Amino acid sequence: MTELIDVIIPSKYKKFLEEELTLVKTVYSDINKVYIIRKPNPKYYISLNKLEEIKNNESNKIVIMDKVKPSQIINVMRETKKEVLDRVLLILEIFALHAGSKEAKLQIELARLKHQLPLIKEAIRYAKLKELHGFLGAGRYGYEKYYTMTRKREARIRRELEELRKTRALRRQKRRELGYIHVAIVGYTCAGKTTLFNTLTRLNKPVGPEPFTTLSPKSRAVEILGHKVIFTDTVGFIRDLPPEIIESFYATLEEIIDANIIIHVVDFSKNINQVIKEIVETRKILEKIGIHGKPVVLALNKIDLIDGINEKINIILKHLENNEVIIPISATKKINVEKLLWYIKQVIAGKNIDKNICAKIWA
Ligand SMILES: Nc1nc2c(ncn2[C@@H]2O[C@H](COP(=O)(O)OP(=O)(O)OP(=O)(O)O)[C@@H](O)[C@H]2O)c(=O)[nH]1
Ligand SMILES: [Mg+2]
Repeated sequence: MTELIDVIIPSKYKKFLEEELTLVKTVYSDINKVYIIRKPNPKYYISLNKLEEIKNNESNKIVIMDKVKPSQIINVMRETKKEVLDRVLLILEIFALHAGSKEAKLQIELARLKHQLPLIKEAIRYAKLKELHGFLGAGRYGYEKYYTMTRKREARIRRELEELRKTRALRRQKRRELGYIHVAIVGYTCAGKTTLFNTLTRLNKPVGPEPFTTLSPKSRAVEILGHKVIFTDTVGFIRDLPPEIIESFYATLEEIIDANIIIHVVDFSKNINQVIKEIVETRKILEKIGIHGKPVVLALNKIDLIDGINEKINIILKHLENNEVIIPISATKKINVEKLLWYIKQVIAGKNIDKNICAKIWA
């Protein structure tokens, strides 16, 4: 069955409309209609007149791009007889599409289970009231059994992840002991992190035009100035990444915590306001995982697509923090990649490259 989707967007995301729709389209290409919700209805989230319209239209699935209460999801399902997804589940679906490693798959499953537990509880509550019987595929006892199974599975995944995490921590410890320099490549999804990682390490890894091509961090060592430098490619960030997803992806982000240098890749070909927004959002996430204050180089990527780059650079210069420098690059056309290496060499040599020095280089 082809899936025709109605997308519900809270008005707080109106200025990010295109971005939110890109996320939806990564999983569902057939969008029926987009509804903007100004004031969520306490019972259905969706306002009553829109709900009535959705109930009678062609769509068979509803994606609500917000944090929605389990009771609201169940109520919309009961009212419209259509499947309902919220923003967290949508992002998890995107993650699942690209999960490569065992760890990434387990983390996604764990996040999904955790997110669904309150929904199952709510379903049990309704089934007890005999109001949901048969609709979601199971009666009360079905849900209760499902709930117990889910809890057990959750515990097992946690144990497996803990083991994988220990192995990874040991590996990192070993690298530290060997005096390796660790460079983490981070940034918004689709910024070009993997492409840059490949260029820097001459390693062929899959890169793709759709978001979230990379899900588990991949590291590669190269030699710079006689030092072993380990580059790590990471999972793409997105704006408003729900906290429960940050937690479940802790192990993949854990690699970044130990980094000596951070390459923050930005798709500089985007509209300047969008670029600034993404820089700010990525910074916030870096702060959240506790790596504030480390040397950061903003790699302004995809300059091969840009005309009038100087004007854009001047705007970015005004937004830099003290530990940040910028280098405009093209990861695909290999423009200025050697300047990135130059920066890394300066940091390795213990030189303090601040934003003013960089501004002079680009003047
Ligand atoms: N024109 C141009 N395209 C680029 C450049 N760098 C990357 N791209 C393209 O941008 C798209 C995304 O690149 P990736 O390297 O997969 O991006 P990513 O940041 O690793 O994305 P995720 O892993 O999904 O977070 C691909 O289609 C690349 O070919 C560049 O310098 N110029
Ligand atoms: Mg990638």
